[in-house]
Amino acid sequence: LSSFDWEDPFYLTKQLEEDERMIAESGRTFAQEVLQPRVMEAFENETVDPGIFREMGEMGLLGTTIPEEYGGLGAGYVSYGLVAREIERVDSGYRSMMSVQSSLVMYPIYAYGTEEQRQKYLPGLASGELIGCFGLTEPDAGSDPAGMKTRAVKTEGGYRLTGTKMWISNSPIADVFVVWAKSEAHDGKIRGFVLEKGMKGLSAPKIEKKLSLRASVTGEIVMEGVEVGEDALLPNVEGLKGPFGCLNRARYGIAWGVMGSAEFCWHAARQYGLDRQQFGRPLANTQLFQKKLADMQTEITLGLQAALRVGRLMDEASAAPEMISLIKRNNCGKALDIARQARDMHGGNGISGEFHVIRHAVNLETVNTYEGTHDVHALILGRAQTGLQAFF
Ligand code: TGC
Ligand code: FAD
Repeated sequence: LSSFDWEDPFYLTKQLEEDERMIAESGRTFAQEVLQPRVMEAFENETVDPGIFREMGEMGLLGTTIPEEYGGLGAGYVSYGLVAREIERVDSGYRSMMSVQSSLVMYPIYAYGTEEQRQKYLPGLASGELIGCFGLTEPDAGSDPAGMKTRAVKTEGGYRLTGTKMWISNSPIADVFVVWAKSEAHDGKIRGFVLEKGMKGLSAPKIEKKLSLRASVTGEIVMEGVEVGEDALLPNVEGLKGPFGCLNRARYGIAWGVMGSAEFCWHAARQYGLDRQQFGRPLANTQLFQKKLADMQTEITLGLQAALRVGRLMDEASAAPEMISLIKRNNCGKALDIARQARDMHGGNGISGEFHVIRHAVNLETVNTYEGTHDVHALILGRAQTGLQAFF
């Protein structure tokens, strides 16, 4: 029998291809050297440096799965997941910036757009010169996006869009807005449109007072009769499967990302327990502490293995959306539990930003909610196994 590697119990690294290992390694170097040193200041002051997009772009971390001819890396979904894991090891907000740009903005333009739209936007989004956002959620339509009120009305040369999107990552600093609206000219079906900063009637006010995901900026998208040409329509998809096609990819990336965050918390708790003495011995020398570490190790090992399995199926184009719901739900819920436990295991120090675990815990509250809440994914899985729709 082989030896046991406590940090990598099932030898995940050995299951990766050489190019995947290299992408993960450069993601880790970037995240640790460029992002980690500035995360506390960004989180504390709730400031986002838009230059991070350019730095991510230079490292090839935007549009990992988009073909090279459009500025992407042309890599697979396992590589994309590994990048998400490394970035979220630092902060879920930074991973959010990356995954919105890659899966929710570049992917729909690539998959549903015209060749002109691809040429116009993808290289700038890949380099980080352009920042993108994705507007699906509205004040009165969150878990139920089919209830959206945003409307596109046909005009002589294109469309006029009216409506408000809520809780939109990156929107206050975005140049490119992928928004979803019910289009009267298409029998009221949901269609995607690409809007640009500066268009008349378009604004993106920041949502203030967020106590979670503070290193990533969130805003509204307000469209007051925004006039766009025919060329703003994403022509190759209609219905909810348009935004869901993007969400499948982002949710999958989140399943990897949150495991990075959980790994950070697990390693931090282990080290803290080895360093901190109470009752004349290290905390890590107590049964309760070790049980908690064992639970963390187990959930992370299983969660990563599941994400890898789904990633391999995505690379073969044979993953089902329910598989993604399963790992998004499981890995987010488990990561949140792990972060809360790690916070507890740090005692009073656990609430200090210096030890980072509380930051991960409050971030994961958002990640457990966005891209389909923990319970919404349970309902998706419940429907898949009973055939019964329990949303309403
Ligand atoms: P339902 O009847 O289930 O489906 C309607 C149509 O959509 C298709 N579809 C999918 N297609 C591809 N992939 C999927 N995962 C799909 N899920 C559904 C479906 O086949 C059908 O197509 P068609 O052609 O028959 O019309 O729709 P429903 O209205 O009953 O939906 C229910 C529910 C709850 C499953 C769904 O609406 C849902 O998942 N709600 C959660 C909403 C959500 O995830 N919002 C995310 C907003 S974006 C975000 O949070 C970004 S944060 C990013 C960051 O900062 O990192
Ligand atoms: P609701 O749908 O009102 O849900 C509230 C509660 O009710 C939840 O616990 C939910 O599980 C439960 N619930 C809902 N329906 C049911 C049901 N049928 N049965 C049982 N329980 C139910 N959206 C975007 O479009 N783009 C973005 O970039 C984006 N970024 C975000 C960034 C942040 C920081 C946050 C917080 C959110 C972001 N979102 C974004 C929105 C996010 O996707 C929604 O918040 C999420 O889908 C939940 O919608 P809601 O907030 O309206 O909650």
